[in-house]
Amino acid sequence: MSEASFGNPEIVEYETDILIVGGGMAACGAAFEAKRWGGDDVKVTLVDKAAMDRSGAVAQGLSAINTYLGENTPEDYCRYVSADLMGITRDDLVYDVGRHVDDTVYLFEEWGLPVWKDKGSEGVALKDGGKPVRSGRWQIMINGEGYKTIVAEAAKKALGMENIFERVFIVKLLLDANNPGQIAGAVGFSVREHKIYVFKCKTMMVACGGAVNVFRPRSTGEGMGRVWYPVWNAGSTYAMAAEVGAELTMMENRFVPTRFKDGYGPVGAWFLLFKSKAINGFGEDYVTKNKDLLAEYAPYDKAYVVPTCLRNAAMLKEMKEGRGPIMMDTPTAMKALAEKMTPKEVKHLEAEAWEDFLDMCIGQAGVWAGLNIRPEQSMSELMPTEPYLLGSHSGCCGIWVSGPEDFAPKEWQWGYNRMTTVKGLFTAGDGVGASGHKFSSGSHTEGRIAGKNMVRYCRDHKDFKPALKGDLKQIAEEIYRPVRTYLAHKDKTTAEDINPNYITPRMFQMRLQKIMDEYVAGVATYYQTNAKLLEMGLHYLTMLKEDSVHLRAKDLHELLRAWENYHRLWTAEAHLRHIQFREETRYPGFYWRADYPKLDEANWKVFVNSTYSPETKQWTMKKVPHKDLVPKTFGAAKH
Ligand code: SFD
Ligand code: AMP
Repeated sequence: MSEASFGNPEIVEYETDILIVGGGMAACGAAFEAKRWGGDDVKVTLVDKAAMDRSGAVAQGLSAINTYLGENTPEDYCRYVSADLMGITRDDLVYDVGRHVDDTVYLFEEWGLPVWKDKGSEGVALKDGGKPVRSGRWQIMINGEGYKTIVAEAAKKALGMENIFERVFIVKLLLDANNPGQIAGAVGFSVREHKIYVFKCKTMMVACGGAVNVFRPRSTGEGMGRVWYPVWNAGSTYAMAAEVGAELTMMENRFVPTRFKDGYGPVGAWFLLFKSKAINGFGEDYVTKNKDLLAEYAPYDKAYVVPTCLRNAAMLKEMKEGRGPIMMDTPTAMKALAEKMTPKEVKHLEAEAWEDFLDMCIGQAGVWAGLNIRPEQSMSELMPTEPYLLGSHSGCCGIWVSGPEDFAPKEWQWGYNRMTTVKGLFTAGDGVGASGHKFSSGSHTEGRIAGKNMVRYCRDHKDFKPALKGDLKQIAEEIYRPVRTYLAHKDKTTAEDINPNYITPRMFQMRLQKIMDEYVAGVATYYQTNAKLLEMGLHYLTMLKEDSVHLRAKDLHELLRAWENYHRLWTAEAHLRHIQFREETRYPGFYWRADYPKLDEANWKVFVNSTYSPETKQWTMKKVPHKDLVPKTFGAAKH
């Protein structure tokens, strides 16, 4: 492409009623449901930075649907989510997902997703009473390599490809010029053509997934780029919403998954379906061994679930005290299962062990093959990974949203279900805070809930004519600034990547990751931090933000990387500020405030919410009272 066209992108303007930003599980749910309720009189448009068939977290596929209630009640589900997330979740939002999620799974099955069935109910659909193979109380097994293509197909059919923009990265959301605090549009650029897209809308959903690669990953050198959650989700959801003033909640929360070392293979199927045990280097079951440590922290009876963070805490204690490595004892588990099986069934079991990863985390199968690991013969090492920021898996950071009318208390609803505090701006999936454990099915469900409410919003605001705040030419210039910086300075060096006039997106990312790793409780410090470290970390992040205007982009790929890293930086700042504000250790095993090493139920059984003001450019932090809407019968722990 010529330098002239690189430097002069075409500006394409587009108007719609509902704009869905993102094309993942939540976005696909929103598209499907909005069209269902909106029909032909509401125009629905979707923009995804990638191609919907394989975009987002489910790109590679999944082996399990982690939220299917079946015989459980939504109240049970609230208790489980609350217990796993140390007692601070929004029961109204969790309940709402719980009561609708099975319907979503029925749809997946209807659209062609193969769900494993128990003996005796083969061929019977779930909605007709078919019994799924449960790996755990909430999880069911699927043949899910094509999961995302199936879900995307339904969304694409609903909207029609003429209403879908793929490979357009949204950089910023735009407020309305006439109505303060109301959403009116978004702006982004094509990652294939020299075009800037400006969308105007009556209402919008931002559902760009969680944030990956904010922290320095454990992978180095040849393994660089290998992480667990999707590398391409860069915190756009949190960053863009925060920038227009949306209130965030629980941004201190993070997820540090325990994964098969180096390949990042998920452990759920091994723990739950294959009933495998993880042991320390001395062969001890470290969770049982550290029962007392766990009791000290658990806010509720552990009978419901040992919270994910506490399982990590037990593992990290072993590692820190020199009793690693932590091993998943796959041979013993497979042997125990095989005892009651025919040789043919044993072969099938071995195939399933591989398929678990071939379906959703092929890199892990690669590691096994490369290291001659046969799970029925050799154990595999486990490792807690670098932190991820997300609101749909075993974490709950995100945006503060209005709850369901029939269940949320007055102070948790201000209009439309899943609308943020910015009028007309909705979110779902990883975007919604304080309600984790939605996973793929719950995220799609939440997208559907938001989609339906966006249609209602649209109808109630029929006469709203969006007028974008800010000068479009100037915004376009800002988006292409990394390109201009590159073109202006590229000839002042003999080595393109070494130039005092600009910073490459890669270097920028490394600097961000190093700061987060060393000051904000990454792997370097065994997930520990304190007030002083955080103060310094914030200073370094502020310096990095200052330098962000010097990011360069030598091509469209780098322009994408530049803005992704900018979103990561915003997400990182929000995360740091929340950890700084919460003066206790709520999630040991995810992170420790070494200066406040205990759980403090008396002072911190509250949500932490933050808002960035686009006018004053200041952050404000506050405590928001917590409420148990579903009784948690277990009572608080003594400590
Ligand atoms: O094994 C922009 N997840 C699991 N869920 C399950 O139900 N079962 C499992 O088995 C799960 N496991 C698992 C899971 C994820 C991953 C990566 C692995 C294993 C390896 C979790 C779910 O996948 C997750 O909860 C949902 O997908 C979350 O949905 P959502 O919609 O919140 O996020 P998304 O699907 O990643 O989609 C994001 C979309 O946004 C786009 N995007 N578009 C425009 N502009 C921008 N600036 C954008 N930034 C991002 C993306 O392209 C994408 O379309 S296991 O570990 O337990
Ligand atoms: P993972 O593969 O770790 O992402 O987990 C998949 C599902 O299994 C999630 O619902 C987890 O909460 C759950 N899970 C994973 N490991 C355990 C465990 N040891 N005990 C209970 N639940 C688990």
